[in-house]
Amino acid sequence: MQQNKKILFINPCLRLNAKRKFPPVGLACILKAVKNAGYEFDLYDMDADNLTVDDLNDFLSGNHYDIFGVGAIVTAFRLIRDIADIIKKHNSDAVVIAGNSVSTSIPEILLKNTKVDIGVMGEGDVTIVELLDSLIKNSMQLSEVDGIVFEENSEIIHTNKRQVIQNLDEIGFPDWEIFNIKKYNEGMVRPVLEEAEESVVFPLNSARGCPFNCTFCYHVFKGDRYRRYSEEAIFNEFKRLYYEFHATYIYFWDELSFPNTQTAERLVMKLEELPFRISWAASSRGDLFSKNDVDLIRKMKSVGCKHINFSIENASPEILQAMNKRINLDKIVEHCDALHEGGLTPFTSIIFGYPQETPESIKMTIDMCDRCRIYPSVGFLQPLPGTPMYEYAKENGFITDEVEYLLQAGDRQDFHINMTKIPSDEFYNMVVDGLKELAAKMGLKFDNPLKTAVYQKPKDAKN
Ligand code: B12
Ligand code: SF4
Repeated sequence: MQQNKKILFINPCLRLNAKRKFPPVGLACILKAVKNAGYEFDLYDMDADNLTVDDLNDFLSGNHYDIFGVGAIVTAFRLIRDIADIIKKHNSDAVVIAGNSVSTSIPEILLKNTKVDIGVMGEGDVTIVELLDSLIKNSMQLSEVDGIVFEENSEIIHTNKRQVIQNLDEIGFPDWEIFNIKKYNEGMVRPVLEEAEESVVFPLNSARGCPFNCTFCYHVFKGDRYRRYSEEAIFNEFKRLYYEFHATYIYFWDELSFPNTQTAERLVMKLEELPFRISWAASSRGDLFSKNDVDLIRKMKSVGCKHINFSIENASPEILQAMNKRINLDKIVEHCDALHEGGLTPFTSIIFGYPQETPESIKMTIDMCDRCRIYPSVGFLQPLPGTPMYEYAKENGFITDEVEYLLQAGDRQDFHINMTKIPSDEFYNMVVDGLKELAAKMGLKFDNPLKTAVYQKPKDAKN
């Protein structure tokens, strides 16, 4: 295709100097769609190469582009603002497109407070191609491209909602050749520290969205139908990652890999056909397995499953209700016991800091982890745009200036705002002290029990 405009995609770096790198599945899907549509582009991978906005500035001094695409989680709002500033400094006529939740959850704030021109809302695979068709081929008006937001004559225009892709198999999986995947593998996530250093870990996104609606949670597929790739497609992706990229560990990067035990069963049956064994880990709700499922769990283990991620979130029934978690504590315990018995390691995440949090609920939650023999990944409630808790924080004066708040957003392990009635220092120390105690009981040692870098299992774990 004769292309009169040069395109640059930028993968921002959320955690500069991080030891582990994670290849960006969302951007990879976008790049695959753009490549399949016949467009040529360059990729500036700030994450893989550990680059700052100053590096981008230097790069753009010697390289000219007309259209830029960048995507990020909303917590990267500041970075996206800075990237857009640099781009426009070099080319004020450039078109800056942003996707992911920095666009989907705060479209107006993004357009009004940064130099981003067009926001892509929600699923971007089809939208990005139509958008480029509009910008490069003038094949349609911007207003005819579904699923975008832009500003015209100081008015913010939301186009029609983009209908989601019904059959994910049709788009397939990311085209990892576009990335310098070796760089990612050098420091790629090792699910547990004990994993062999030479493990080659790949992400596999096997489902989009989640049918639940927890009050703290935001993802760009919220409100859209939950969709999964077929077992056949996942099976073929296992083969591709194993044969072409020598993957030794596949990490399902889903909100929800198995909505029920039948889906797990079907995948196991398919993976039994593989002529090799490869480790993998997936995610479920905290009440998926019962004591009757131990055989299934053993079968999962026999086809390489190493651990299952889910979220207890909190052990206070009052807080679970405020979260709209729709989960029962007895079921969580049964789920964990079944996993342990079947030989899979349970990993979980916890949120502290709902307004209902008390010293008792903190203790209850840590005791629950102890009972379930899990060292959790802990974070503080960080109200995110598009969630009921964000609205609560605004209504109750915890967030007074949204832009200021978003500019400070980041990791949930850092303490952002305190919406509990416990004084901040006491609250923080209670959590840290509780975690230290839990770690000691499990024979684990951390410099910082909140930032553990990888999941850890008890030192005397059998599996
Ligand atoms: C991998 C991951 C990470 C990785 C990101 C690595 C990377 N380079 O991608 C890491 C570990 C760094 C991470 C960190 C955090 N994460 Co995270 N993460 C995920 C996870 C598990 C998978 C993301 C993914 O690949 N999705 C699959 C793809 C297909 O979906 P997608 O990324 O949304 O992409 C689509 C669209 O967004 C859009 N799009 C994406 N990029 C682009 C780019 C362009 C140009 C365009 C046009 C469109 C576009 O099109 C894509 C295809 O349709 C998701 C859960 C999930 N299943 O999505 C959570 C998730 C994205 N994370 C979340 C959160 C809360 C966090 C943290 C804040 C948690 C924490 N520990 O503090 C931090 C952020 C830290 C920070 N400093 O900012 C939330 C998002 C919250 C929000 N409001 O957006 C999610 C949804 C989990 C959840 N339900 O809570 N995360
Ligand atoms: S927290 Fe988990 S179960 Fe709840 S809406 Fe988000 S992804 Fe779904």
